[in-house]
Amino acid sequence: MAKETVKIPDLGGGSVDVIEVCVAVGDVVAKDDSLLVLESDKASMEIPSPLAGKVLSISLKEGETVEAGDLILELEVDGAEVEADDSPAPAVEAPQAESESEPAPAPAPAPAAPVSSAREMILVPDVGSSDGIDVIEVCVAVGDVVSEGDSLVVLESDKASMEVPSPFSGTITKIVMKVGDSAKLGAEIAEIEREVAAAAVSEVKPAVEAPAPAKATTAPAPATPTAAPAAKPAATVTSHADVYAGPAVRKLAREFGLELEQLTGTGPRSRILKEDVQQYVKDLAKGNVKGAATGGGSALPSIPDVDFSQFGEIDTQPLTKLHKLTAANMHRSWVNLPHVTQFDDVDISELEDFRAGLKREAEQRGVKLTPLPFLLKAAAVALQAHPKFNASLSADGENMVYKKYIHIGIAVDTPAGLVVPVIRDVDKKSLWDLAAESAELANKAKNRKLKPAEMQGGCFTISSLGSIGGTGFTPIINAPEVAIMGVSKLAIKPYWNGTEFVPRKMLPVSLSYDHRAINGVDAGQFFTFMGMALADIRRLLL
Ligand code: CAO
Repeated sequence: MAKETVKIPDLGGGSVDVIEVCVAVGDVVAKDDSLLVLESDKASMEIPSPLAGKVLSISLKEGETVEAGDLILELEVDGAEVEADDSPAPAVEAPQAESESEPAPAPAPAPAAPVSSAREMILVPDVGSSDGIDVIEVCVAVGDVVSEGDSLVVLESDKASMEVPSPFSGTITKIVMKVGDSAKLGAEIAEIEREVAAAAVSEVKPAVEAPAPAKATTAPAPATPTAAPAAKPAATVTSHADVYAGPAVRKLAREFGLELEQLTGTGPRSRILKEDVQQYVKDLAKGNVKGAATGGGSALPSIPDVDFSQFGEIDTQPLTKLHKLTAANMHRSWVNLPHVTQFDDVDISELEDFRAGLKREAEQRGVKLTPLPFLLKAAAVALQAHPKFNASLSADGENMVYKKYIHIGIAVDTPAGLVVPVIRDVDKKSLWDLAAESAELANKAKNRKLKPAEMQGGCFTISSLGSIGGTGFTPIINAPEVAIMGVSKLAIKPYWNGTEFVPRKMLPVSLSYDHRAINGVDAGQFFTFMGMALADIRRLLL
C-alpha cells in the first residue's frame, strides 16, 4: 500500500470555486470517479481520481476557492498500481493553457481604421484530450455577427463540457462543424470574415488569395470547460445557461431527452445532481411530475418564453384559478390519452318537430326544451347498450372498471372558465327532468354555486357548442372517462332519400374516444346506435 496525494490540475489559469466534494474520508474510489466539482463564473468541471484507492483525508471544503496545485486529498493505493507521483491530477479534458500545444493566441483586437476584412478558418484548439469530443451545440449560423469570445460550438465528453469561443469579432461565412461530429485538435469549426486594420491584413492571409494551404487558419483561445454553453445560441439551440449542472449530469439528461430546465437541483446552490435526473425519470414514468400539466414537466420540449411586447402593445392578465385548473386537466388528458375523433351528421328533423310540438307544454312547465335533454337521453341509452363507453381504465392500466350507473357531465361555459356539472342517473330521468336539471346546473355553474359533488362521478360528457356555431370539433376527453361527445350547430342540408334530395335538419356531432380503452369498431357501433336513437326518438323507448 502507498499513500498518494491528488492535487488540483492545471485548469488553464485562474482560481475556481469548489462547489461539490463528491467523496468522503473512507470512501473507496475507482480511477476516474469524480472527486470534486469546480466552477468558475463560466465553467464547471468534474475532477476525476487519477488512481483507484481509499480516501485517507480531504483537504478542501465546498465553497473554498482553489487553484492549480492545491491539495485535494490523500489516497491509499495499491503500491503496484502507481509510482509515487506528487504531480497534480491530469486535467480532465481541461485546457492546457501553458502546454506546448497551446494554440496560437487570439490576434490583437482590430485597430482603428483603415479597416479591411479577411477570411479565416477557426480550428479546434487544444482541449486537453487527444480523443475526439462530441460536438453538442453549434451556437452560430452563417451570417451571424460574433464578437471576440462569443461561443462558436460546445463540446462535451462524459466528464466535461466546454465552449469554444471565437478568437475575434467578425461575420460567420461558413460552418464546417455540425452537431454529432467528433472534434479533435485542429479540426475546422467555421470560417469567419473578420474586420482587421489594413496593416494587419498582410499578416492574415485571406482565403481567396492564399495558395495552398489555401486558407489562413486560426485556433482560438483554449476552449473553456463550461456549465453554461454558448451565451449566444443559434435559434435552434436551447441554452441552459442558467442551469447549474456538471457535464456528466448534462450528458445523462440529454440521453434521457430531458431539458435541464425541467429538473430541480438538490445539490449545493441548487446544482442538479445525477440523482435528480434519475428521480425525475422515475417520477415521469409514474406520472408524478409536477407541472407536466402546464407543459413544463413532460419530456417534451417546452414552449419558448416570448416577450410579445417586442412586437407591439400587450396587456397581461392573470389566469383565474379555474382556467389554470382546466388548462392542467386538458393538457393531462391530451398528453396521456390517445384520442381518436369521429364525426357524423345526424338527421334530427323528427326530433326537432317533436320538440317544437312540446314548446307550449315546456312553457307551462317553466322549462326550456333544447336539443340537449334529447342528447343526454340518447347518450344514456347508448351507454347502456355499449358498456365499454360507460367505463374507465384503472390507473395501473390492468383493469377496465365498468360502471353500473349512468351519470353524464355537460360542459358549461362560464365567465370564470369551463366547468362540467354532472347529471346523475340520466337513464332514470324524463326529458322534462333532464331539461330542468341541466338548466339548473348550468345556471349554478354560471353563478359559481356548484358544489364539488355536483361536478364528480361523470361517466361520459357532452360538450355542446350548438347554440354558438361551427360544423364540428374534436372535444378533449374528460379523463378518466373514455369518451366525450361534441355537438355543433344544427343546419338544414339536402339529404338524398333514395329518389330525391330533401331538406333535413342535420346535427353535426363528434365523438372523441380513448383508443386504449375503445376500438374504432366499438366507437363506430356506439355512434351509429346513438345517431339512430336521435334520428328516431321512439328508439329511446326500446
Ligand atoms: N344547433 C342549433 N341550435 C341549438 C343547438 C344546436 N346544436 N343546441 C342548442 N341550440 C339552441 C337552443 O335550442 C336554444 O335556442 P332557443 O333560445 O331558440 O330555444 C339556443 O341554442 C341556446 O341554447 P342554450 O345554450 O341556452 O341551451 P343548451 O341546452 O343548448 O346548452 C349549455 C346549455 C349549458 C350546454 C350551454 O349554455 C353551454 O354553456 N354551452 C357551451 C359548452 C362549452 O363551452 N363547450 C365547450 C367545451 S370545450 O371548450
